[in-house]
Amino acid sequence: MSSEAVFVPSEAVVSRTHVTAEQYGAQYARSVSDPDGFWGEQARRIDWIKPFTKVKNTSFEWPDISIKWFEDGALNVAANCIDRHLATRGDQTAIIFEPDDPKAEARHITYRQLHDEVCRFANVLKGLGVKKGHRVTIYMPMIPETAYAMLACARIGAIHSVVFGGFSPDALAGRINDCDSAVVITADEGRRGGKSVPLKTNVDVALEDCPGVEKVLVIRNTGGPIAMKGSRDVWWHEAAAGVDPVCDPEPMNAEDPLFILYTSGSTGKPKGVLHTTGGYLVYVSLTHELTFDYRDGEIYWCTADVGWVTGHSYILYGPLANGATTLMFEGVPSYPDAGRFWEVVDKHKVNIFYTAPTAIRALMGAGDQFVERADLSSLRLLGSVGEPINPEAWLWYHRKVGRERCVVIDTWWQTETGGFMISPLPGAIPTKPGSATKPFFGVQPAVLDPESGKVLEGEASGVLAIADSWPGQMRTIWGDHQRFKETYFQQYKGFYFTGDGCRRDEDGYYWITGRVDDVLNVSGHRLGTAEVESALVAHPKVSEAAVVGFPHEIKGQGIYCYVTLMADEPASDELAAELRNWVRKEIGPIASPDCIQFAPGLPKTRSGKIMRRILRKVAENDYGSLGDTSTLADPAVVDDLIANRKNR
Ligand code: 6R9
Repeated sequence: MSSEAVFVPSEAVVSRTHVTAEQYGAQYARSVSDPDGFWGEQARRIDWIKPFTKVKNTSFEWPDISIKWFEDGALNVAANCIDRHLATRGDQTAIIFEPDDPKAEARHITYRQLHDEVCRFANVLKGLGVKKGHRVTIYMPMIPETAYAMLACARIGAIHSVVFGGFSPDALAGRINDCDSAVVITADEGRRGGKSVPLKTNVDVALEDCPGVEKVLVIRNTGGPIAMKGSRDVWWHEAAAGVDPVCDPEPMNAEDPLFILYTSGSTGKPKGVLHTTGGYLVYVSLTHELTFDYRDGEIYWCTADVGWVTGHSYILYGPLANGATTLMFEGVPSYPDAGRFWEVVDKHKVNIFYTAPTAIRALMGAGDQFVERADLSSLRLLGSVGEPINPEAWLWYHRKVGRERCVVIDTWWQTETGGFMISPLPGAIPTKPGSATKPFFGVQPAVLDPESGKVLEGEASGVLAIADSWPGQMRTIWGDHQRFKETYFQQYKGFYFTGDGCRRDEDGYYWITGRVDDVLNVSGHRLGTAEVESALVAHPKVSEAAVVGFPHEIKGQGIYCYVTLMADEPASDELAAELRNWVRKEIGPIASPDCIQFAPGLPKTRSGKIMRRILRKVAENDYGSLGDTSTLADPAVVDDLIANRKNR
């Protein structure tokens, strides 16, 4: 082992682990040499209505990209997450709901109650005309009804598309239209950090541009005032009154779609990442159990929003498939103060806690008194996800939250991968602060030279690609298989390209360095620079815009916008503020620019391509390495950019 800080699993961790170091080595080797044998066995952890006879049928060979797992099997995800637990743990809590308001009462929903709620929800959806294969858009706060809605779709074979409640009406409309949802599920309002989020009102605005939507199912959450539109809008509590709490699960083929989740790419509009039924469920269930070393009876809390993939895989599907107790938190880490997370941990005796580096850094910045006043003795394992975790934050998490007693695992994965790809297994893999460590079973990472695409062996830096398929992999982009192939498989033939840079050290540990494409990661949220640019140029006073990321202490990355105005349009601080609000309105608060610099011109090559490398350097205040600017159409542009750089 190298000389940097290494944390070796303690006796206590090793004695309870699902996978020891020796087992990891042997099982990993088998998972890649005999994927059919390995995954064929693992897949028996879930219930199949019709057993599969084939396991892996996948090709990364350009241009014949095709991914199928367990392709002749049939199952139902909701039945696996609910029904099969009823005999043994019907009265166990499936979901603990902790509301935004710390004085409001928490709710405990047992597996049996979950069954009834989901069945009722499923029957209401059927009543609205939803059938197998239909798309249903869910625009909801973090309340149990959101879980019911997702599981109800899975139960009847409808494909859900959850849109994060922080997205604007415009962003919502684009996602509804892209997958032709005829039904939208929402709530009157959400509640976060003591403030209301006008979900239904946003839906009303979005639907002005969504002619295909026939029904809106509205959950009464805060009771705030909203408008209900004649025959289109239906109150959930009215539709559900007297509805049968029994609904047979629909048998689904393993490769039938389970959900669509929109995520940002380096170009164009967000992509509808499609996940299917069998492989996804096997993968999230196995990764949840082994990576968190989950044991029956433990309380598990993932702080993500269900609007992101982390919420799908590791609040809902993975934990429930394993019969776990999963905590859903409606609020934010800073409300009523920076001690909220730790109060919730103590209140519900949470054993496993999973959050994002941006939250850890923000809480670290708020001062140690908040975490020190908590007990936290229930905690056993701490996880991190969403962006690279800097060693300082890792160590603070370990010392202050974990009291040097808890394992810290940094899990690298993506919306596209469905579940964990590179992460420690607590009892098997010693950790190093800042490294996601080693691949999960069946995952074959490769470090490639970015230019030549050559596979680099041993200690190396380059771009991260994956050499073969794993069951949780996305299958396509909704409605655009060509874009799927081009985005992930064209640049480096024979590999799935992740878009991330990485280093592999002398111990074979992976250190993810962040995106190498034009995707920003702001507080763990993915955002395409192209999306922010197109929002900016939609403003009547803007002629051109280029957006880059810069290192930000709390958010990981901040958003720096260079804006060229229409001729004769004067620049002003008021206009900068107006543009900032404009972007928030177009996309949502997560896309709020940190800096707007007005620039008479942008650095372009003679062929008209914007040189983002230079814009990034200026935003980073790093002029020593601007590189060759002689290929620019007008090199003087750069001097102006530097002279007018905004201090952040
Ligand atoms: C799960 C999720 C994916 C991108 C990914 C990478 C970054 C996520 C990370 C990490 C370093 C980690 N990322 N986890 N980078 N270490 N542990 O976040 O999915 O929203 O699709 O984002 O996030 O850049 O490519 P998603």
